[in-house]
Amino acid sequence: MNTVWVKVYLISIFMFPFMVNAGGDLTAQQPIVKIIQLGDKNNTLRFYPDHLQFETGKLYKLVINNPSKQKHYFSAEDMARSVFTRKVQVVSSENKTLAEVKGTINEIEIYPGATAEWWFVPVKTLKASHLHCSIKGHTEAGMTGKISIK
Ligand SMILES: [Cu+2]
Repeated sequence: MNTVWVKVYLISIFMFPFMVNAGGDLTAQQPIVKIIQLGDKNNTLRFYPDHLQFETGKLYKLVINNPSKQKHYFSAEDMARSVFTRKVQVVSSENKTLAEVKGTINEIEIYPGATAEWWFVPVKTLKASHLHCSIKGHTEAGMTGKISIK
């Protein structure tokens, strides 16, 4: 065997196992934690941060927290269509899980002081999904953001 074929042989030995094992249960990975805050203690109508970025094929735990004194929505229709949802967990202030919701999620409403965790795997790229709070007047006041998936 000449050296070129030896190289090709060695590359295929090392690459092949990765190629056949590319799939599997993508929802069973260790989640990457991202946090977004809906408003703040002074009732400012903003998302903190107002830009979230994800990557396809990775499991995320998006912690959505509302520290303000009013209700807010996390609405991002394009994003909802580009991810596979594993679950949404409602957690108490002591970080205890109170409920787990399974199935497709389009929008989450978070009550004052509450937190929900959205576990999902992005399956489709997305340039800039329009994130907003759908409570009357909040989008207009600046409660908007951007979500991208690469
Ligand atoms: Cu709002």
